Amino acid sequence: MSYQTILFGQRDSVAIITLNRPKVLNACNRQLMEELADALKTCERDPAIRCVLLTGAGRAFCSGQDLSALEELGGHGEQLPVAAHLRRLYNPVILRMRKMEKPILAAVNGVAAGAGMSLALACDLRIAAESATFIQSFVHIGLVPDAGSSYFLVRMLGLGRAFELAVSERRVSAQEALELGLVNRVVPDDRLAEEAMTWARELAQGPTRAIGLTKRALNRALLLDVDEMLDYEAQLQQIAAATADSAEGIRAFLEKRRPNFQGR
Ligand code: T3D
Repeated sequence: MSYQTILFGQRDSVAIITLNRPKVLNACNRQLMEELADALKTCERDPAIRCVLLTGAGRAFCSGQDLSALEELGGHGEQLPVAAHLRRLYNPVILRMRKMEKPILAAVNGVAAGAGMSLALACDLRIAAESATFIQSFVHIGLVPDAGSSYFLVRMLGLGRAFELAVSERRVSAQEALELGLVNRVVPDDRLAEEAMTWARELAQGPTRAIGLTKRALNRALLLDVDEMLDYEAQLQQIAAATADSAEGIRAFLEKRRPNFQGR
């Protein structure tokens, strides 16, 4: 598939997906969501890709649903088939991101608004430029958080802070997002691309299967109680211990050298 609304490239074992509709701050229309879904599928299936870096072109990360493209949906007002639209275009992307057993790093280069903020939150890790901002824009237009924002916010912030953010018109700065735990790192604007790539490369050189299984464990830990979770950890460890990377990690430790993980 050739893409018009995203850029898709690969450097070393890192896939770089750039949302690329800068004139509308990378707002999501149908084509962008379909292309993003397709690129994520490739990332999932290609064993040579061991980390995904998601970013935006121009001055924004993503401004959420393209509000000038709602006619693509057909209907208006009560007839607007929003639920079907979310289920068909957004929900599969968010689920694919959470279920992909490879790390996904968001390099948030500017504003992340509405479903654009949901996309950033659905990544495993976030590095933000100092000037980046986060807005739950849904409420500004009389909508509720979607594309996973309510799920992620309440888990990352707790009920009170999630509610405050979801119903406020406030832009959260990158620094505040760091303090709240919404992002992992903040870097000067002119360092973002390089710092993000360095981090993505480090992740891509890790034991990809173990990292993927860790993602599976943490996803499940949000739902299970402690005895079920202990059992689930044991199952996952059985899988991880059988990987070539685990054997290499143990060998490297005993030989007092750095491991050379292959992602197998
Ligand atoms: O039906 C469904 O699918 C429901 C799903 C909903 C999911 C959602 O994401 S709902 C939330 C949708 N997003 C928003 O409401 C955000 C709208 N944008 C803004 O509030 C502001 O643009 C920002 C706060 C993000 C940035 O503000 P600022 O001042 O830096 O930029 P700007 O001047 O507002 O925007 C620059 C251009 O991008 C401008 O176009 P122009 O005037 O230069 O021709 C603006 O209209 C356009 N733009 C920005 N966001 C969107 C957009 N065009 C369409 N859709 C957008 N979301």
